[in-house]
Amino acid sequence: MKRFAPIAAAGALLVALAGCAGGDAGPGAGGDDDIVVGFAQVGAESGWRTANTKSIQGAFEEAGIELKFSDAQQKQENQIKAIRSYIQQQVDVIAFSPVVESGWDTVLKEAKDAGIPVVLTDRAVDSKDDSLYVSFLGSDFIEEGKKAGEWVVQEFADADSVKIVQLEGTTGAAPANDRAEGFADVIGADPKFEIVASQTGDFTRSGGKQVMEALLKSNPDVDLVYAHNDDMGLGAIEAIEAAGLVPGQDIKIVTVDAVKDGMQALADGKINFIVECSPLLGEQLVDIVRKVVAGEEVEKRIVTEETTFTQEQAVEALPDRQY
Ligand code: GZL
Repeated sequence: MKRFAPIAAAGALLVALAGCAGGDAGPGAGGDDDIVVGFAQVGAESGWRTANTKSIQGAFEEAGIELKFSDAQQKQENQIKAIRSYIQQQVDVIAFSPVVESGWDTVLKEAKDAGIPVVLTDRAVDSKDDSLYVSFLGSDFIEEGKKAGEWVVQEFADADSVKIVQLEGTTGAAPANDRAEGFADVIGADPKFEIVASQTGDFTRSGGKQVMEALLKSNPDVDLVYAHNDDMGLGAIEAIEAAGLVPGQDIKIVTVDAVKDGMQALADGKINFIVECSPLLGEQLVDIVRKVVAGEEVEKRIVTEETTFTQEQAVEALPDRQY
């Protein structure tokens, strides 16, 4: 249902109460086709993001709910502008994936003051005031980092020393912060594991390639690359091959996401292990929006189900991968 300016709303309410025919029936009278949602997406930086956008747009189209959509090109100021525009348009619900964790309190307070509920998808914010959003829907990134670390500990059980290059996601982003934290928690228990270099590739394939080219020059004896997403891992593969080395053998690679291109590289033996991070959040977001608009309770934190893949499992899973 489209929201009215206060005066108009009072008028519409009077009309509804008087039972007069014609005009808008006022808030609460419509079904799904009256709901309007504003979604501020991070950008289109990776295969994961493309799949996430497809999932969200497809689910809202299927549900017959109007979705206003913006692509911030990975800039926080663009997401803030988009959220302010949705507030101006008085949408029923705002949803977004915060490109970084900090700097959201002001605009989220503006949405709260306008009476517009906000749903966080995919990435979290570090605000102390959790009344600024109704729910978070996404992955446990610390757990993802731990799963990557556990595979490394097992894979290098017989090694005396393991030199690691870490390709970080976007600086300040929840998945970058938390995947680094979870990974460090696990490998930090054994001093044989050494992160010799750690640098952001901004979750992009080109970023991963550029950083890996530079880090290979300064760390020619690296044993393992831990990339915070498949796209940076795929970029690292290009750099490793350009240096005349064999990815997956001379330098092992562990990544996060499990998008189709990453799973293909895993099946081909160029990546050694992938921790899944599901982008398919669209249907769950539609469900949350319907509950919020209907005034029903929604869980504060809804964590998505995810698994991991070895090279053998990737060969099995590839034919059925949705993204
Ligand atoms: C994780 C998501 C990350 C992906 C990257 O939920 O925010 O952003 O891991 C994407 O591929 O760019």
